[in-house]
Amino acid sequence: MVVLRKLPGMPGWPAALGLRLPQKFLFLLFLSGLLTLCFGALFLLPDSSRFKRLFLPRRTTASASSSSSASSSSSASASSTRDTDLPRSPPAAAEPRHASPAAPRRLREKFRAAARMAGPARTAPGSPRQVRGGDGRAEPATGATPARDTRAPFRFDYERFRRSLRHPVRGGRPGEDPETRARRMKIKEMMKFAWDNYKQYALGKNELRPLTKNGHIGNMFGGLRGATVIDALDTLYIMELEEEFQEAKKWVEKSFDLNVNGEASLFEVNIRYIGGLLATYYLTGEEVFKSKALELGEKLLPAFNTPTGIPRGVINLGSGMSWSWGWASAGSSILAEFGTLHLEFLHLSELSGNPVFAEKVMNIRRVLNKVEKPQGLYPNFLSPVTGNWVQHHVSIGGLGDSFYEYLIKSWLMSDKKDLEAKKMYDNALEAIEKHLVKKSAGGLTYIAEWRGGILDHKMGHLACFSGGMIALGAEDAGEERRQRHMDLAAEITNTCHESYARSDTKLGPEAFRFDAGSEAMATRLSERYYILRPEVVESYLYLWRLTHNPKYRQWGWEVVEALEKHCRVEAGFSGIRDVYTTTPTHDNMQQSFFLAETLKYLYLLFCEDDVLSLDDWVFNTEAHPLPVNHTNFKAAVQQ
Ligand code: DMJ
Repeated sequence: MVVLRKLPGMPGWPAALGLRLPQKFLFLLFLSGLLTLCFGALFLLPDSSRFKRLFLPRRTTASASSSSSASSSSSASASSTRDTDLPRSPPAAAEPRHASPAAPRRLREKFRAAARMAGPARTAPGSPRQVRGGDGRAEPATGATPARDTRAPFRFDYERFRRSLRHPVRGGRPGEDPETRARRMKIKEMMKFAWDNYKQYALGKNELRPLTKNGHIGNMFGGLRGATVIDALDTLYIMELEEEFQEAKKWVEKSFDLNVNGEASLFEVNIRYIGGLLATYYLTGEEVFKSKALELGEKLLPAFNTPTGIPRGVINLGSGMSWSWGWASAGSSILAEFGTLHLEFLHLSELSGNPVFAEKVMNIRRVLNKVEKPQGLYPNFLSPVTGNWVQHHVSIGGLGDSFYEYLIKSWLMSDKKDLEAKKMYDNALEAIEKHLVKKSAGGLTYIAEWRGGILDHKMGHLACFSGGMIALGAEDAGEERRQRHMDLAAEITNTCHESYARSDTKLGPEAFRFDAGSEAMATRLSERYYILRPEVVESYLYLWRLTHNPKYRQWGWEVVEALEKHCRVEAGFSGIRDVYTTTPTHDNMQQSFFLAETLKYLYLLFCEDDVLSLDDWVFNTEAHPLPVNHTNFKAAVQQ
């Protein structure tokens, strides 16, 4: 240290103070401690402090989510103009970041052009400091006259996308029989009834309570409101309920507030809000839906700040703090939650020109590919810290379900180019067929759950989506395999139909079992309820579209009749507490997914195949249609 150097002819200044050797040593120790403290304190000063700027080079202070600064112009205006606008880093951010995310080179190249169009990225440490120009664009602060930035902001080419569709969105083939049309109109009337009552009694709340005629907020959406509005938008649009669609759109424009501060489920916000907004943007081209989706997408990014990049399940949308569900084993993340982001996040990157969203989900895939799978199966709980499984519970129903769905749909959405997703799906299904698919004594095929090698002979209502999924995935396989998978899909769908047919209400229970003499029926009181879930009719729709066997329409119509009889109440539709009794036991809740999924799938079942054609669209797990990438996403970037 310069200040302690002994000058020629002068005693060192500790010596000048008359100190002895041990005292000198202690004095020097004290002094160096003091200096370290002073220097360290500089880091605690605010960025604006003159002292700090004097002693430390300027550096980026944003949390990891700031890597998203190359966002679309619309979202940039809301969230990336000032560091202080960015969500604060959650505690997880303090953990060592995982080594560079494994976004494949292809992916990076694909988005490089997009990032250029989106404007310069946030200043990297060591790079020349940047300041904001009057138009919000970054300009170099080198002292020289800044060159005028003539680059166009990123713009998704919506017209080009629309031209790439192979069918009119709401179909164009006339000539169906009058009964089919009448049934479709009946389902449209049910949607109008569900919406009108929600609007009258609960607009702006998350769900309608149709018995007490008020709204329900719940605690899944972190202070966000209007879950039913967002979930209903694309169904209203597809059903040509124009006036109602305009009411919903107006609410989004005027009242949908994203500046909330509450604990949200990353999964639910993604599948309902982001999925609903993205789908409605693609269907209508209305910018408001895109900008809200992108703004909300950015708010979810801090959940990925974990050592592995596997996001935690819960995030505070205001602070960006994230954590795991209290009920999840040892702080783990849930397969069906972190595995159900891929479709929406690719579209967030596509629409914003910002690769960060795609990188996050590609990294999840990389972690999953690395970890060893017991017997080829994917357990439901994974540690976001170590990247290892926490508990060996495997299920194609709750906790696992939509992870498998998103693998096959990633392949379909990529126009069958994402071969990695297809391979993961094929391998997972092979393990499921080998270890979990069983036949009951009465000849019903079902998919059991697996707990550390022991089978639980139970199927949840949620698992009934798998008939449709397996049918979808059977496409493009070799003849033997295609037939085997189509048969399996039909058998599982038949079993799920049996779970409805064997109840007094003709609606299915939350879970049904194949043990102790039971066949496709709930054996526990706690599993007898039906909350307007869509999974069974979802499978009917796919099986109808892929086989045109009229029984699927017939089964769908049975559901319509049962809903009318047992779930329709004075002010909307309600779940029921016991499917095995016809005495009404309503739960007083009209779930938002009833409008997003159940009614949409039923309606489509009675439409021609070109309405939301499977050639052009994949449905996210909340039935929000997202387009198949016919145009090659890269080409959609304005050059
Ligand atoms: C929906 O929110 C989604 O389908 C999700 O994947 C699981 N379940 C509900 C409806 O049952």
